[in-house]
Amino acid sequence: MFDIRPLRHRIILTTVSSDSHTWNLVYLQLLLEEAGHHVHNLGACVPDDVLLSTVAAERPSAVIVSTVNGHGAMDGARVIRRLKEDPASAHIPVMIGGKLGVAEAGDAVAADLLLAGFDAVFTEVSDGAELTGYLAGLILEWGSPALSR
Ligand code: B12
Repeated sequence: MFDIRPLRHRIILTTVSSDSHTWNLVYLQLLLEEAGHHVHNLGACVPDDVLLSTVAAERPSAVIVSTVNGHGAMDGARVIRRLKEDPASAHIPVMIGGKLGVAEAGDAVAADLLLAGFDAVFTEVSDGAELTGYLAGLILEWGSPALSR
């Protein structure tokens, strides 16, 4: 028998440790759930250790970092290095987006974050469709029903 359930991601949605904004997370959770994905929203001001231990325990198919307070580039670079150094999370695609710096987040910020280890960076000009399109692309790339549950 074919499994006809739609493939969907199990996503951990988080922000960085310094960021107390929440409506960005609410918006993204709704967007991603509407696209059919399962979302665990960790809420505001997530300590690096909590993110690392949750990712190691839940083994999501993607991690999305949303940050708008202007410290995202700095905090994001720190946490992605730890995620990519940890064998439990090194293989999991991690993306970041929002208002990433205090100046206009240009290509330089995005390039730094990609260099630090993010698989994708979405700047202020990105819209939700780019994110859901990217996630759909990962499913096509892997084509693995292990993503759904
Ligand atoms: C509400 C608000 C607050 C509230 C938050 C309440 C809450 N429960 O969330 C309070 C008062 C607590 C607050 C505090 C602060 N805030 Co404030 N806040 C705002 C405000 C007015 C609206 C934010 C919001 O809720 N927007 C609605 C959501 C839905 O939109 P969004 O956050 O922009 O997210 C969208 C996009 O960024 C994008 N997106 C976000 N993440 C991601 C991720 C991906 C992958 C993708 C694809 C897209 C994406 O999609 C979302 C929907 O379109 C903005 C200004 C503004 N008009 O944007 C400032 C703003 C974000 N705050 C700002 C600042 C500086 C602060 C403080 C540092 C102020 C201070 N000195 O104390 C503190 C931060 C404290 C901390 N530890 O983080 C700055 C950030 C500056 C920067 N990045 O350059 C802003 C931009 C105001 C400004 N113009 O200066 N804030």
